[in-house]
Amino acid sequence: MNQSALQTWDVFCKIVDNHGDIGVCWRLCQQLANEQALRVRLFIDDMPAAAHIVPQLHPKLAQQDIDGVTVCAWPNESIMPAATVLETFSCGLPMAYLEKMVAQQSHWINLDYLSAEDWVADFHGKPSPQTQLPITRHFFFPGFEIHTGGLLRERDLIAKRIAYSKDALTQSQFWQALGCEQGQAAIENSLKISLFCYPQANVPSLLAGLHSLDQAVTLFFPASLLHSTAELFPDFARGAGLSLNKHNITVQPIPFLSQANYDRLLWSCDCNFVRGEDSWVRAIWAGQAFIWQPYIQEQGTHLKKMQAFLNRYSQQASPELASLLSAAHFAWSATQAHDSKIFTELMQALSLVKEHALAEANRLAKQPDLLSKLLSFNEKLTENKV
Ligand code: TRH
Repeated sequence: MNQSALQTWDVFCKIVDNHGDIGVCWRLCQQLANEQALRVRLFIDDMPAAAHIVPQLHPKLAQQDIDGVTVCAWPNESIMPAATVLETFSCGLPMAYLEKMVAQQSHWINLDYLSAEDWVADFHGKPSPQTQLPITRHFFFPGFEIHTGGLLRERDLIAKRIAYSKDALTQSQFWQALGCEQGQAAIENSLKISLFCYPQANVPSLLAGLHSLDQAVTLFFPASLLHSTAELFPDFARGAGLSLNKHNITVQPIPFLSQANYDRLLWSCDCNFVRGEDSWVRAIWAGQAFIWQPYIQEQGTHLKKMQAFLNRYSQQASPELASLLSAAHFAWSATQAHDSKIFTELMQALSLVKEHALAEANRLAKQPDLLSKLLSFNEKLTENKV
């Protein structure tokens, strides 16, 4: 396949649950289209669910152009495949479409889930010849080290974060746009925490740990389909508007933000509780303290993934900091009530945790990002070097 044929990409996204699948696909498609000027079609199986992440999307339209990307409903038989086809998270491709891929020798890459486990480097880039059709599927694994597919990071992301941190006016506009009942000064003088988690997260222990602090705390709680605010904060009193209060803690429910504004929230908070895959990576790039809750899997597989991440993430940390980060992560993902002291200790050590987070963000940002690696991998496929 020649160079010009490499200019077209089809990305396939099946929305299993939550927002991570479409969150990752949408970011990557925008990078392909806007950073690389490639022609990109994004096929989505559930348009109404995708509209949470792509608010401009009209769920009833079969095809529409948004931010340089052609967004399409899952394809019908007549669609001709692009030169490069990116299946995401093993979502599968329609058989009629696959047959056409064989005929025109499209590249077939499967973008897998992110994990910090050691096996990832061994499996990244491996070919998987198919038995039913004369075509090879290739595994592309994101990851934290140089022999993996890397992490999603837009070209200008770090520069944007640094510019935001120096721009008091934009920060003030961001707080105002969030519609908080507390004034900006009260927010800025409090310990700011964002909370995006699965229902199993150990919120009661976190709240107990925060109550022990000698400091005002604002908890930003992005509305999610999974939680009811009243259930999460049962004995909090209603404030003037949507906010809830107890002792030193104000819970501020906020709308589900655009991906760009969610980044701003992560950049603005002192500590971010994140989950799944995409918010986890964004929290890493934010360079602020964070606690990650992995997507819950059977037999505690998610806890092994968390351990693998902590091992990698804490390599440059002091033994004390490494053990604090580990204890806080395991307490947050614990299925039973847990000693709340660890969350008090975490908040008291935030300046050290943040220093480490920033150093890790800077270290990881020196590695090539996922899109750069994906493009060079695709070129190697053309040259038959894989
Ligand atoms: O929604 P998630 O739990 O998605 C998960 C994971 O990706 C998991 O690995 C996968 O198996 C499962 O879905 C099916 O968490 P995640 O990955 O952080 O995705 C959330 C997306 O929502 C991310 O792109 C950030 C975005 N977001 C906003 O744009 N605005 C918001 O206000 C919030 C809270 C999130």
